[in-house]
Amino acid sequence: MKLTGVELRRISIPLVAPFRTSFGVETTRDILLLRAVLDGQAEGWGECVAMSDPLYSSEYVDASVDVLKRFMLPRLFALDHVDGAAAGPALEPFKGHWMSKAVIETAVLDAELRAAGRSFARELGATRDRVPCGVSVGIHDSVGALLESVEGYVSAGYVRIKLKIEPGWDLEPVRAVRERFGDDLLIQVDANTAYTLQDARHLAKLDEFGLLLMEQPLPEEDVLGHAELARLVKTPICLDESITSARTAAAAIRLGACSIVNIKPGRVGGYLEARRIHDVCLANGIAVWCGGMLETGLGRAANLALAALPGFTLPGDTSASDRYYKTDITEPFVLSADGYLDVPAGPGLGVTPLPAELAAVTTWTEWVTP
Ligand code: NPQ
Ligand code: MG
Repeated sequence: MKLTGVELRRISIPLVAPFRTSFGVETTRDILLLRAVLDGQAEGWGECVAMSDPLYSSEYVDASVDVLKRFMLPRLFALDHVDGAAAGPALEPFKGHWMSKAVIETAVLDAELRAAGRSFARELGATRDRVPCGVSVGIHDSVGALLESVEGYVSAGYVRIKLKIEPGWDLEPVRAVRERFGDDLLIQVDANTAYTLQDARHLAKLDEFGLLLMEQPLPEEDVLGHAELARLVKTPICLDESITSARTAAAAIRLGACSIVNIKPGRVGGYLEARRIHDVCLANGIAVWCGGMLETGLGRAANLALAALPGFTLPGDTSASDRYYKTDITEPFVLSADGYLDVPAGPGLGVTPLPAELAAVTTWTEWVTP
């Protein structure tokens, strides 16, 4: 099949509540969607996880549009045969830009799988048809407000709570949540690179709270620092931002920089590389879980398929649609009372954008052809 056209579409959706992390506050999600057309007929969707600003990583939406239009799409248009497996190798000469590589690979894979009547879950090797879900809870203005938010998520059924932390918002909120909800609640923290190795003794004070893991406390490039830190704290270290490929995952594991990995397909160039990271981790006894980037139902559907693989032994940030959005652009994903989401089983992603909802949030489109 040939790639005969691509629609780039930007949407803007308000979050149900501001989401604050150590790198900033988000109130509206500005998202690039990509619709790939193969042989003028087979159609597939991808959702780019880049943010408007390069705060989580170096990637951002305008850069993604640029690199796709100027470099990646022309390379793929020139191929005689395109499918999900061909996209990654064809784009390999371009350095970085993992989120842009991921969105085009996902859309092409979706088109291919829809045409073949196969699901993402089946293609990736999923072994479950529903997955337990966690939720990521932002930095709040007060401990009282945080406890109220966590209360809501716990009563909704979420099986694991992730607290965003930063210097000045760590021991006190974690202690408060642990005391209020008891020892049985699964709790983990995520610093999004906000600390340095100098903070090791401070971070070790989190050990007493029985956390599942501490996610990315140090800068993205400081893999060695994480290996040092892992010797100074008892809480397991989990890497997010530092892991950009199966190769960097293997190196981090060998260095002893992490005992758990957060896998985000967008951060590593797509679902096929995400599966390779899963395979590397499984072979090394490293637990993995599926991260989240405030995806709409499109990205959420693919994440659920990935999270259903056997090595995903910890609950992910695969929350329900209403965690972030009042109205999703697909049929909403609704959490079961016991905190699970169903893995879509239909062809491809198993969901498509609802035309009216999509139109209502669209801010820009461009149709790109060879
Ligand atoms: C993480 N995600 O694990 C990220 C960080 C993050 C669910 O905690 C807009 C787009 C806002 C992407 C805020 C979760 C975001 C974002 C936070 C990603 O590190
Ligand atoms: Mg993270």
